Amino acid sequence: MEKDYITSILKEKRIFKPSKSFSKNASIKSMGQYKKIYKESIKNPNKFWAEKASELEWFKKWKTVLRKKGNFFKYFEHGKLNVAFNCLDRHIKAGKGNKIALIWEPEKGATKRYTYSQLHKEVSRFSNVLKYRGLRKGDRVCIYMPMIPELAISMLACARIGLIHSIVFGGFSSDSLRDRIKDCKAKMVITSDGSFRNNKIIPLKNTVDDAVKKCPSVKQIIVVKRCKNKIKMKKKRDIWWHKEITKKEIKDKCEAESMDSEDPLFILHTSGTTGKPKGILHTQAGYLLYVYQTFKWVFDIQDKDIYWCTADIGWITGHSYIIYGPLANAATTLMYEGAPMYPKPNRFWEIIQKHKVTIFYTAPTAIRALMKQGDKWPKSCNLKSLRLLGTVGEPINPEAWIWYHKIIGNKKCPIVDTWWQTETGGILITPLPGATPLKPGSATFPFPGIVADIVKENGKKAKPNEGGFLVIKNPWPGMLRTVWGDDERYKKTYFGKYKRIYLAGDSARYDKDGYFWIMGRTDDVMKISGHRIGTAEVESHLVSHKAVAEAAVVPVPDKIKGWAIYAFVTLKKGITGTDELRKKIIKHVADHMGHIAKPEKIQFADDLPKTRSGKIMRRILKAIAEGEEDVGNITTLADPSVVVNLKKDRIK
Ligand code: 7RM
Repeated sequence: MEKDYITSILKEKRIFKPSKSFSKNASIKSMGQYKKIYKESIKNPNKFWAEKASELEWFKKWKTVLRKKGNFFKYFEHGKLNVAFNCLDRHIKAGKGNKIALIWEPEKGATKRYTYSQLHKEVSRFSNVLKYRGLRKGDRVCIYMPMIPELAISMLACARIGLIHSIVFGGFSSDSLRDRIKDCKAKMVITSDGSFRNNKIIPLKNTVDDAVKKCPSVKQIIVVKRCKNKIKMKKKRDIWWHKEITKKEIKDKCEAESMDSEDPLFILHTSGTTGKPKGILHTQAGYLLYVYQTFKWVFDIQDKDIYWCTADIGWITGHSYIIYGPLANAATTLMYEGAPMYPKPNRFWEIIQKHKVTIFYTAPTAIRALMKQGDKWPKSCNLKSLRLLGTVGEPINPEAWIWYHKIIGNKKCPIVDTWWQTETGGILITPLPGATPLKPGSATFPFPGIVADIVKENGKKAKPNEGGFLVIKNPWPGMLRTVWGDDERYKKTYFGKYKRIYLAGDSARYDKDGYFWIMGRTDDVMKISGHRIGTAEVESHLVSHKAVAEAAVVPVPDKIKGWAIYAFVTLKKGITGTDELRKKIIKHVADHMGHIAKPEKIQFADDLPKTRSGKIMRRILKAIAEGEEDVGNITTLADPSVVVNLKKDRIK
C-alpha cells in the first residue's frame, strides 16, 4: 500500500475550496488573510505570540517572550499563570459558568454533562484531595485511567496545584506502565478498578498492582470505582476516590497555584529509536498558549460548537485537543469512553447525531475501518450538525479522504489534515478551514509562527516533489522543552542532525504549489493504527520470551491500520516454531507491553540478515516482509544466503 499510496497522492489533482458560507463566518476567511498573518508572524514572532498571550489571564506579566540558550528555549519568563485557572475560572469570571464544558458519553449508560462551574468545583475538590494526601508542587503523578470524567478532573487538578502529570495510555500493560512510573519517579498513581471496552472489563488496577511492585516511589494509589469488579485494596496505600472526595475535610474551594511560565506541566512518554521511551516535557505558558491558539484557528471554534475528538487522552492528541485546547477556548468538548464499533458500527455516527456534534476530529485508521463497514451505517444517522472534520496521526489516503468528505461531511465540511507530534505540543502543519483550498492527502501549510521546511541529507532545501527530511527552523511556544532527565537525548534526537534546526523524524515533500505532503517516519518509529510504537520496544518484549533468541520487527502496510507489525524471530536452540508458540509469543508481548504492540505476523527464522559487524539490516527485512522480489543491495551482509530462506518463508 505504501507504493499505491505514493502513486495515488502523486496523481492527486483535485482541489476542494472552502464554501463561501463557511469562509464568511470563519475566523480566518481567505488565503490572502492567512498569508498576511503568516508573513507577519514570521517576521516578528515575538510580537505575534505576545499579542496572543495577552488573551490569557496572567497572575503576573512576563518580561521576555523568548530566550534561547543553545537548543533550549524558554517562553514568557518571569510571567506567572495557572493552566487550570485559564481553562475554568477565567471563563466563569466571564459569565460562562453555565456553559457545558464536558460531555461524557459512556460505553453503556447515561451521558454526563459538566458545566464550567461544575467542572471547576470537581477539579477544586480533587485538588484538595491531592493536597490532603501530601502532594506538593513539582511532584509527579501518574494517571492510568479509562476515558472517564475523573481522568479530565485529575489532569486539571494536577495543573491547578502545580503537580506534574504523566498519563499512561490504558492500552499499555504493566511493564510499559512500570517503566514510565520509574522514569518520572511518580509518588502517586490514579487509576480505576477497570475500564469498559467492547463490553469487556479491562482490569486496570491489577496492572497497576503489578507495575508498582518495582516502583518504590509510589506511596499512594487513588482508585475510581467504574466497573464494580472485585479488586484488592492494599491498606494505607490504596484509596477509593469516592470515599476520599466526600470527606468533610475536603472543601469546594482551592486556590490555583501561581506557576512560573516554564514550570513543568506534564510529561508524556513517546517512542523513539531506542527501547526506552522518551519522557517528553511540556511546560505551562507556552504549551497553553500554543494549544489555545491552534485550537481556535484550526477548528475555527465558535460559541455554539459541540466539538468531539475521538483520541484517547493517554496520547498527546487527547491532552491538547480534548482537554487543554478546547477548555482554554471555553468550548464544549465531548469525551467518549468506548470503542468505535460498539455495540454496532454506527456508534460514532449515533454519538454525532445524539449530541449534534459540529466538529469531529479522528484518525485515518478509524475512517478506513468505518468506511469498510459500508455507507449504510453513517446513512442510518443524521449527521447534518457537522460543519468541520479533522484527521490526525498518519497520512490519510485520498480514497479515505474522499469518503470522509462525501459520506460523513456531505460534501460541505472542510477537512483539516493536521500534522504534529507529541513533541510539538500542538498542530504545526494544517489547513485553516475557512481559508485553505484542500488537496486530499496533504496537510497543506504551516500554522502562523511555524517555519517548516524540507531538506535533503546535506541540509540543502529539497526541490518541489523531491522529498527529504521535515524540519522546523524556528522555535514555537508549544515545543517540548527537553526529554525528562535527559537533556543530551533531547539535543541529539532533535537538534543532532542539523544545527539549530528541529528534526521531526518524518519524510515529506512539498509540491509546486508549496503544499506539504507527509510521507512517514524516517526512524525506527512505527505508526500502528495511528499509535506511535518503537520497533526496539517491541523487539525487547519479544526477546524477553523464554523461547526467543533474537527478534527484529518491521512495519508492513495494512489496509486499515496503515501499518502492521511484522516480526522475524529466531528461536533458542532445540525449540521448534509452531502456531501454538506463535500465539504464546504474541500474548507475551500484549501482556507486557500492551495489545496495541501485538505483532500481526511472526516469521520464525534460522538467521537474520546481518552486517559483518552484527548489525541487523532492517531495510532488507522490510523488503522481504513486503514481498519485494528485489531486496536491494545485500553485498554488505555477513551471509547473503540468509535472504533466500527468509523470502521463502515469508508470511503472506
Ligand atoms: C499527533 C500525533 C507523531 C507522528 C508524526 C507523523 C505522524 C501525525 C500526521 C502524521 C501524516 C498527519 N503525535 N503524523 N499526524 N502523518 N499526516 N496529519 O500523532 O507523537 O503520536 O506521532 O505521527 O509520522 O511524526 S505522535
